[in-house]
This record gives sequence, C-alpha cells and structure tokens, in this order.
Amino acid sequence: MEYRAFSEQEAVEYARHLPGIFPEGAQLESREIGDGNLNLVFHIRDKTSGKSIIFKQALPYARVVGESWPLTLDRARIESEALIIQDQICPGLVPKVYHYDKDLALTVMEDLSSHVIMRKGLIEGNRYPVFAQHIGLFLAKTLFYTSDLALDFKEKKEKVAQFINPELCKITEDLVFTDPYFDADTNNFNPLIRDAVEGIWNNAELRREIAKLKFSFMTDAQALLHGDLHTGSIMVTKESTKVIDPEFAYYGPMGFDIGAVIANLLLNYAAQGGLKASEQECQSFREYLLDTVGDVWKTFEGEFRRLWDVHVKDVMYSAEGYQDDTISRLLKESAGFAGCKMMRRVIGLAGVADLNSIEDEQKRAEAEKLALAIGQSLVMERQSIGSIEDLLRLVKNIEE
Ligand code: SR1
Ligand code: MG
Repeated sequence: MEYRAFSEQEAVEYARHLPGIFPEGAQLESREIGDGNLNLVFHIRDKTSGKSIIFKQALPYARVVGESWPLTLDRARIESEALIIQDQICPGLVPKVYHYDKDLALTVMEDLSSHVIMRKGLIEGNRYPVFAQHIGLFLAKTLFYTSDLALDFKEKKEKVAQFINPELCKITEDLVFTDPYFDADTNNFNPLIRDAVEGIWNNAELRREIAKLKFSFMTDAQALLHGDLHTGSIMVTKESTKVIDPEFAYYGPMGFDIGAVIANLLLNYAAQGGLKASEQECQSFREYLLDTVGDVWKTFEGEFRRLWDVHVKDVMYSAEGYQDDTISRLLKESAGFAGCKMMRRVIGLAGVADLNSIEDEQKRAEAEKLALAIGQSLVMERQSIGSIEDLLRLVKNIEE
C-alpha cells in the first residue's frame, strides 16, 4: 500500500483487517491523540469489549514545524526494531509491538492508557516509587547488552548499521549541541532571560566543552541508545514504568541516555519554584527528585557492574581497574550530557511543559535561569564529579 497519512476513519479500516486483534464486525472507534513533536498517534478501541491498541504513524515531516521540515519515514522502522530489542532485553518495560508496516511507516502497539506521561505526572506533583529502580535497570541492561561488552564483534557492527539514523541524529546535533549556543533562528526562549542566554552565547569555554560532548555524540558508537529518553518518553503508574518512542535510537555514547533521564528530573527540580504553592512543598518535592536521580544512578551502576562481572567474555575488558574507570567516566559524561539537555530545553526549539506551564512570567524566568545554571555547571564541572553524591551536591549548591 502506498504511503498516506491516515485519517481516524482510515485507521479504523486498517485495524479491522489486522489478523488476531479484533473480532470480525467489531465496533471500532478511533481518536488521533498525538501531542508530540513528530508523529500521528491513533487510539483504536473496540466499543463492545473495551480492547484497545495504538497506531503510531510517522509523518514525512516534523509535526511541530510542518511540511517545511521534511523528515525520513525510516524512523518508524528504527522505532519498531528498537522496541523489539528493548522488549527482549527488558520485558515489561516497553510497549509490545504487534505489527509494523514499512510502506505506511506505521507501528501497531500495546495501548498504555492506564499509564500517564511521566512529565505530566511530575508536574502534577505525583511521586513514582518504582521508577528509579525500573529505569536504572532499563539503562543498565539495554546499554550493556547492546554494547561490545556483551555482543559478538560481528553482531555489534551489524547492529550499528541497522540503526544508522542520520536525520534524527542531525536534529539532536543541531537542537541539543549547536543552536542553543548561538543566536540561532530555531531558538525560542523567554525574553526575560535574555541576559543569561547571552552569557551562554558569549562563554567560549562552555562552547569548547559542548563541542567535546557533541563529538562524542557523533562518534562514540558504544551502545544502542533510546536517543530521546526524556520524561515525555516514559509512561508511569505507581507500580509500572514503560519507555516509549525510541525513534531517535542509534549507536551512541551510553552517557547520553543516562544524562537524558537526569536532565529531565532536574528540569522538573528547577521548575518547582514556579509549580508549588509553598516553599515547604517545593523543598520536599526537590528532595524527592534528587533522591530519584541518586537512585537511578545507583541502580544503573549496581546492575551494570553485575552484568559486567557475569557476562563479559573479552579478556581485555576484565583488566584490573577498567570497569571502575568506565563507571567513573560514564558518570562524568552523563553529567555533561544532562547539562546540554537542560540548556537546550530552555534556550532552543521544543521546550518542556515543566517550565512552560509556569504561568507567572517572573517565576518562570527564575526557574529557567536555575535550569541554565545547573546545566552549565554540570557541563563545566563534570570532571570533578567522582560520585553521584558529588553531582547532587553540585545541583543543591546552585543558588536560585
Ligand atoms: C523537531 S523535534 C524536537 C524534539 O522533539 C523530540 O522529542 C526530540 O527531543 C527533538 O529534539
Ligand atoms: Mg518522542
């Protein structure tokens, strides 16, 4: 079938013909519910049984900008293939893929309507007690098992080729590692923070550090990354965590995914001054967020070390001290990438609701400046971070 962007009705007709999903003659209803930057998302439901599925269809352009920004449909293949690998490695932590249609750039998958987008949940002030454990394990397992630490030399290189994703990587190269550090047309920031933004544009040392991190993003094919692991790509309940949307997946530096999780928890931390009614509520939620960052890292480190001890076959990777060196370097790199990802959400295209939903302009500006200061310091001070406690201390010591 030739590509066309589905209407709600066309999605229903397609769903009707999918083998083994709905009974013949089912009364199906469809709603387009996509609110992300890139794709169409349809919720399709059998009115009789209540059974539902999700259709995710890539558009040939970036939805957030429109047809003037063409974008490859191959991202639907990347996403469905990444989800299948992640499900094999971490069953239960990603939605099940039921069907993929290359021509229509369409993935049919498990409906997660019982979950909420984590960013939304955090903005509403909800806490997720098993999230740190789940995401720490997800990071450790997906990064370990797709790397040279676990894969056969040939299989690893074939996977690198399978996940060559130049157009989506270019978005990150521009929006995370380039545009926010210049007066670029794509930037979109609150005029009240212009002084702070210009301070970043004029900071030559910062730009040099960002260049190092960008080069790492572009060249360090360490593991199959999710590639866009912010809190809008995670759905949660109090008991469950699901990682969605890996269309930016590619082989890159492990710290980029870890940094994405840390950055988005800290963006919410920075936003708290504008989200909470009282100082006490603000402090209490910030403590929860910092504890979560700490627990994510500790879970990641514990599981990654365990997998290394049990599964690494290459004799060189068992060389004394190499595991410790790797963990230490990873923490510094995760901090650096987290810093870039915080600054891009304040200065560049595609901001985050944590900050954008603060109605009081002055309070929003303060929160945005705090996010910039934390981001800057994570990048500039990353080499001094020897433990997760160091990282948390660095964040806490930044004055509003
Ligand atoms: C044009 S896409 C903008 C952003 O949305 C995605 O979630 C990625 O973070 C990307 O940078
Ligand atoms: Mg996404």
